[in-house]
Amino acid sequence: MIKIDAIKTQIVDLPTIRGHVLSMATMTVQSIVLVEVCFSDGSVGIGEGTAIGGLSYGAESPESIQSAIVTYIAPAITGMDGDNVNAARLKMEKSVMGNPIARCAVENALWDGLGQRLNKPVAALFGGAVHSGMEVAWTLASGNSDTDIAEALEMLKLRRHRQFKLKIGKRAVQDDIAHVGRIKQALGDAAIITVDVNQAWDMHAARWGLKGLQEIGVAMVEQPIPFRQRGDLARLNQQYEISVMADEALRGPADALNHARDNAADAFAIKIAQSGGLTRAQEVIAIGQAAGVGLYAGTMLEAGVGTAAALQLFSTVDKLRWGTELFGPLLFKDDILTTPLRYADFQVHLPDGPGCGVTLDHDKVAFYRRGAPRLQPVKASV
Ligand code: MUC
Ligand code: MG
Repeated sequence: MIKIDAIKTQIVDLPTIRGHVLSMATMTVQSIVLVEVCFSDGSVGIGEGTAIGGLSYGAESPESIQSAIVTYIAPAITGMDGDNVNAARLKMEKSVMGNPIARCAVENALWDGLGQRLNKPVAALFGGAVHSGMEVAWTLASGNSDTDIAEALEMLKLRRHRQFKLKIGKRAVQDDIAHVGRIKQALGDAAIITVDVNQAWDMHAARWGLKGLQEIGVAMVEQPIPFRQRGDLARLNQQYEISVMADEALRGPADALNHARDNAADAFAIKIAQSGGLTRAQEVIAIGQAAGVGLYAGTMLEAGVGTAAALQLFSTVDKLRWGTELFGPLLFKDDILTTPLRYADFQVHLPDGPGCGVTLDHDKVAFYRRGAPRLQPVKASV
């Protein structure tokens, strides 16, 4: 039997290419937790656990992800059969409540290791890829309409993105609608525009917000109100033509089932991390498919390792109505993979090779590793 021998973690702080302004935080650095699962035959699987904006997006931070893995997950699964991902995954679920990002990072590494040993991509272990490339959106979140317009025009020219998600919810609703309207007008029919409020509105703001966004031709609005207000989300979803997408509210299959049953969202942003791993994300996908909900491959703004894991799963999904936002690595000033993921022709491409199909550039990882001596320090703040 090939055993799980050890689990190593490190936090890597990657500076962003510009401030990424969300309703709850402005990111200038993304802190990712890299996981290496070492197996008794010498093989190593890699995974990534990444949160957004420290503790401002959800209940996990880079530091808590690392601590959950080192203190609780590693002792629970060390010595288990490395080829039996389900047994290790279920053990993690039993011994660690919550902490879906930490569990996801380790599960990714287990799948990667298994794929390496079998010489098969992780997508093959989930039934096989049906896409080698998937439409990829970009998030416009500089905090300034003119900068966003220039950025979008550049992306269109490069044929990198033609679907743009605008982060709103920080300003007054009318100001946000004016901002979105300016961008929509500047881009015309060349682009699809969606918005993400990241739970910032109350119902009053949301009603006026959805009405205004619908009038200017925005296609979809993501998580306009707090994740607990499923009944209110259902009312908004049923009152307007603009599609409502659930994101923060989807923390696994049970939430997906409740949202589908209540017709609370036309669309699901499915994140492997928020779902608690690839397997649970696949269950969320299945519930969405059965309910006729439009699917979207979401991101926690992971770097290459986490993004590759998501690509492996989403490449097996027949229809992604809203495409993907698996652009995380492009938001950072540097890439920590030996071969960066390929973005071209408005698509992100599934990497070739066994496991998740990516390898770490260890020099880069050492450079950006938290605590490493550097000539130009990376400020670890949100
Ligand atoms: C979110 O809420 O969707 C996805 C893209 C982005 O810019 O932020 C994330 C989080
Ligand atoms: Mg979102």
